[in-house]
Amino acid sequence: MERTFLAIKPDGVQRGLVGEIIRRYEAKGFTLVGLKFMNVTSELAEQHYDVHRERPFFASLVEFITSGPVVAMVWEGEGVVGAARKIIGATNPLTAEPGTVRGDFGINIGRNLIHGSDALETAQREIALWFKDEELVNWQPHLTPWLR
Ligand code: 3AN
Repeated sequence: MERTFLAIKPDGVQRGLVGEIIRRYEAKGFTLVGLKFMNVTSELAEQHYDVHRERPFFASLVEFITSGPVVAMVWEGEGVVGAARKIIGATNPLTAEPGTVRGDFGINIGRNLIHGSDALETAQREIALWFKDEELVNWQPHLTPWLR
């Protein structure tokens, strides 16, 4: 089953939006299989943002995500990688559609509340980077299939 990596960034945590953000993925019907509240080391941040290493804002990305605790999560479900990105909204919160997390709660591109893997391969890389196998819970909700 498809899985994706999501992280509520320090701004989402500090603004008290953890419950609101998690609620949207639960309500949509995806299954939570990994969750931890943690501080991010510079090593982890640099590896996570490795593809942005040459970009001018790389240092500020690392500085921001290490500035306070984050909620790291793995969600599971059919099409979850793409659907999770839709729930997140466009990179720039100012132009993100209302109804998305960034569209509803943000105004600043450097403070855009949540990270979500942008493709299946990225998701696999990020899940392996942030979680050990034994930190992921293999389970299924006891629902009839059409409720998932
Ligand atoms: P997304 O998070 O929507 O996948 P990416 O992968 O293009 O966006 O960028 C990674 C992160 O870099 C974004 N979440 C955002 O915080 C930051 N970022 C992207 N573009 C800019 C920019 N022009 N200035 C500052 N930060 C940026």
